[in-house]
Amino acid sequence: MYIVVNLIGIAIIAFIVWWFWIYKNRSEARVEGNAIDIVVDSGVYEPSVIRAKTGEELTLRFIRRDSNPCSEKVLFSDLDVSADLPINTPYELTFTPEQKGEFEFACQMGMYRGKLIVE
Ligand SMILES: [Cu+2]
Repeated sequence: MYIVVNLIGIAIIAFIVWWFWIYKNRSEARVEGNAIDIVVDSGVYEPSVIRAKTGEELTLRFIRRDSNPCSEKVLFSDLDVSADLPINTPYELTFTPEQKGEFEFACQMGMYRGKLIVE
């Protein structure tokens, strides 16, 4: 009996690890008209891969549906950009990416992960 309980526990832990750290939601979108909506819910940014253009002002409109405090912050560590996201109120983060490259963004603990590709 204890073995079964342990196996279930291990399976749950494995699932959590997979869901938050290994599985990547590869939804990809290109910014049209300098703004894009990003839904923050259930451990994923949707879309999670965003393509934008160098030197053009960019507005990322984060729509946070997850009340988990983990999803509150979004950090673009390489770009020195961060924001606190309110729940169920779109938050517009506007900046101009000046360099080409791939820039990861994430919540504080790195459970939510996304990538901004500047072309
Ligand atoms: Cu987090």
